[in-house]
Amino acid sequence: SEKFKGVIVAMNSCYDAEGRVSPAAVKKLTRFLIDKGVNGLYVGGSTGEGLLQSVEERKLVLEAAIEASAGEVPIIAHVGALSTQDGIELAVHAEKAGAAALSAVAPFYYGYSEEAVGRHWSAIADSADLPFIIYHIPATTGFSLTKGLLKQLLANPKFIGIKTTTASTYELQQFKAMGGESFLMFNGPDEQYLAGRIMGADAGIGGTYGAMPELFVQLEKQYSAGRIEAARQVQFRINDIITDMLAVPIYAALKELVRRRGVDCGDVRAPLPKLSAAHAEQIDALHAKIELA
Ligand code: SI3
Repeated sequence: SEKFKGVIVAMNSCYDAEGRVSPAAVKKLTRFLIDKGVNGLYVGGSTGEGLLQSVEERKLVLEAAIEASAGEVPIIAHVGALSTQDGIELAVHAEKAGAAALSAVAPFYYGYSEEAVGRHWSAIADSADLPFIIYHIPATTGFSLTKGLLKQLLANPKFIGIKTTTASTYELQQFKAMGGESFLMFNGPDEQYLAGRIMGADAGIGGTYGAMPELFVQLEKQYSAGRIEAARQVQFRINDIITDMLAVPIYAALKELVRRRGVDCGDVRAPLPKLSAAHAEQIDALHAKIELA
C-alpha cells in the first residue's frame, strides 16, 4: 500500500507534571512532527512507552494523536500487550478511533511457542478491520519471527508487513522476498535507515526521528531521488547523533531534546531510567548537534 512510505515516527507519549497522560501535549507533539514533513506516526510502541501504560491511557494517547493528525498522515496504533485480551481491546478501539493500521510486538514474559505467538497476533489482527504490521523485535521480547511462522501468517491478508528491528538487513530482504513486492517492510534501527531502504524497506519506523525529523525527511528525500551519496552523508550525520544518544538513557534523552524544541512531554515513566545532572553536558552537546544539522 502506498499509504505507508518513508519516515514514520515512533512518537513519544506525553505526560503532565504529575505523570498523567497529557492529551494536549500529545496533540502538540503530533503537530510538531507532521509540520516537519514526516509521513506517518507510530503510537504506543517502544519509544511511546505503550507497554508501561494502562489500556485506558493507551487509548487516550492514540485518540489525541489521531485527532491532531486531522487525517494528514496515517497513524499506526501499536496494540501489543502481555495478554491477547488487552491486545484485542486496543485493536477494536484503534479501529473506532480511526487508526490506519495495527501493529504488535510478540507477547513476552512467559516465553511462548511460535504457535502461541501466531495465535496471539492472529486473534488481534482478526478482531478489527485494519491491516496489521508484525513488530519483530527479538532483542526486547526474546521472540524471533521465523520464516516458518511468517509463511503461515501470510495466508491471512490482514498481515501486510513487518517492522523489523534487528541489525540484519539480510533478514529484512528475506522477509520481503517471502511476502512479495506488496508486502511492506519497515526498517527498525534508525542507524540503518538507508541500508534498510536499499535492501527493500518501504519505510522506516523509529524513535530518534522525533528529535530530528528534518534530518530523516532529508535522508528520505535524497534516497528517493536516487542521490545515494548525499543520502549517505545525511545518514552519517544522523549516526553521529544516535551514537551520542545511545551513551545516555535514550528515551529520556529523546524527551528532553523534544522539550528543547518546544514540546514538553514530561518524564519517561519508571522504571525507564531518567536523566540526571551528570548527563547535562551530553544533552547540551546533542541539542547543539541537532540544531546545527
Ligand atoms: O516502537 C518504537 O519505538 C520503535 O520504532 C523502535 C525503534 O526501532 C527503536 N528501537 C528501540 C528498541 O527503541 C529505534 O528507534 C532505536 O531507538 C534507535 O535505532 C536507536 O538505536
